[in-house]
Amino acid sequence: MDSKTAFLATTLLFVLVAKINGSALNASNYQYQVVERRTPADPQVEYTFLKQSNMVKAWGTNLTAITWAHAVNSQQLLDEVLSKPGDIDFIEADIVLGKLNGEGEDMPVMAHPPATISDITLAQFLYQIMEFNRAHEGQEKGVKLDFKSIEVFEGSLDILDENIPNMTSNPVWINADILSGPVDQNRTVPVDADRFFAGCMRYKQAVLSIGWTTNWGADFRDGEYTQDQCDAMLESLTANNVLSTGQGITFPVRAGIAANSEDQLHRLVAAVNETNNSTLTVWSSAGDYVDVEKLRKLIWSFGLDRVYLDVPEELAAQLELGNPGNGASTFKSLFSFSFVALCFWALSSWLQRNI
Ligand SMILES: *[C@@H]1O[C@H](CO)[C@@H](O)[C@H](O)[C@H]1NC(C)=O
Ligand SMILES: *[C@@H]1O[C@H](CO)[C@@H](O)[C@H](O)[C@H]1NC(C)=O
Ligand SMILES: *[C@@H]1O[C@H](CO)[C@@H](O)[C@H](O)[C@H]1NC(C)=O
Ligand SMILES: *[C@@H]1O[C@H](CO)[C@@H](O)[C@H](O)[C@H]1NC(C)=O
Ligand SMILES: *[C@@H]1O[C@H](CO)[C@@H](O)[C@H](O)[C@H]1NC(C)=O
Ligand SMILES: *[C@@H]1O[C@H](CO)[C@@H](O)[C@H](O)[C@H]1NC(C)=O
Ligand SMILES: CC(=O)N[C@H]1CO[C@H](CO)[C@@H](O)[C@@H]1O
Repeated sequence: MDSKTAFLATTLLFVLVAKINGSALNASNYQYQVVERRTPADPQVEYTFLKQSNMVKAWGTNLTAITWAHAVNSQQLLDEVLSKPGDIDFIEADIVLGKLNGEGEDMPVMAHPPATISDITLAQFLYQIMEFNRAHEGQEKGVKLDFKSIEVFEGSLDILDENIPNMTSNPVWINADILSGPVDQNRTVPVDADRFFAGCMRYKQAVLSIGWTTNWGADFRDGEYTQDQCDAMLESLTANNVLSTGQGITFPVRAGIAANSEDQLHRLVAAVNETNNSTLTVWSSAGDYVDVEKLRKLIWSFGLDRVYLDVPEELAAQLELGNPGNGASTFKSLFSFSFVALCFWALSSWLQRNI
């Protein structure tokens, strides 16, 4: 075959590969185009960008790049987080009614049930974060307050009244599990939804983080957020007029269960975003079973600009969120490449014989 024909055949090959690989990406249901347009390719650039412009609050970025410190329920853990200004964007912590150092009156303290004793109260916790944020402009840390009962939430309102209006430079999320969730969870009593929303009305700038109690672990495989559970969430939001206020909403979902619930979660988010945009916050406990492939698919199906990721580092690393082509669709691309290469081989053999 002469050089002109060879050149034409090679060009044809490249066009074909580009085309087929492109449509394999599009066909795989991932919102690659959207993500590509909105996020700088280099994670380091993205990170600096987040820091400089306080994009933590903004839309249209790679929300999975936001870093979390989980269960910061002691003075020592808080000290550690606050000693590293650039490392952590968001502090997540739990609040129960309990005793400071085991003494005195019950009050809101930082601890996770079944613990009821802590060495730091909610008031001290918020004050220290506020002081830190005042001294570190551009590196302010967000805070997610996970209230474990309606009693501790209502008992915290005075403290929140004093502090939240002063926390203007960083996002504040108020979290509670307001409904019973998967899998047939019946041991933990959910936080009373109506009373929780009534209290939250006072903090318009706070994001509502509202989820389901869960029953999951290393030995679970099949649980999902059922359609009934998602409908109950929507009903509760509607009944309490939350959707009309335009208040920010995120749904915290447990990674292993969320991975099995793509359709239901899409329906929920779609129903809510008719009036306002909402996000998912995927969280996980150490040791939880998670189908990584399905979780990755879930995250890309919403897009990186709609999913916060508060999971152990090991799981985050396995997710490889650099591009949607990982996992199953890499196989598709590889397959289509091989297919085109085969065609090319057949074509060039044919050309050699006929020219
Ligand atoms: C993929 O789909 C998007 C939007 O539907 C379109 O703009 C783009 O050109 C498509 N890409 C390819 C390679 O087909
Ligand atoms: C909040 O800010 C106001 C006005 O700057 C101040 O008087 C008040 O003490 C602050 N509250 C706390 C808890 O720091
Ligand atoms: C919780 O559910 C399990 C399984 O359905 C059941 O065996 C158990 O009795 C229930 N516990 C309570 C406190 O209702
Ligand atoms: C609402 O959510 C659905 C499901 O995630 C999404 O497809 C749709 O684009 C969203 N609408 C807006 C206006 O963001
Ligand atoms: C939701 O987000 C989309 C994309 O960022 C935006 O175009 C739309 O206006 C938002 N809708 C509401 C109700 O905030
Ligand atoms: C999004 O952020 C994660 C975490 O930093 C990173 O691993 C991933 O590469 C980013 N993805 C894109 C498309 O920027
Ligand atoms: C009117 C409006 O869009 N309100 C809120 C919608 O949700 C986002 C984030 O969840 C908030 O930032 C908006 O203020």
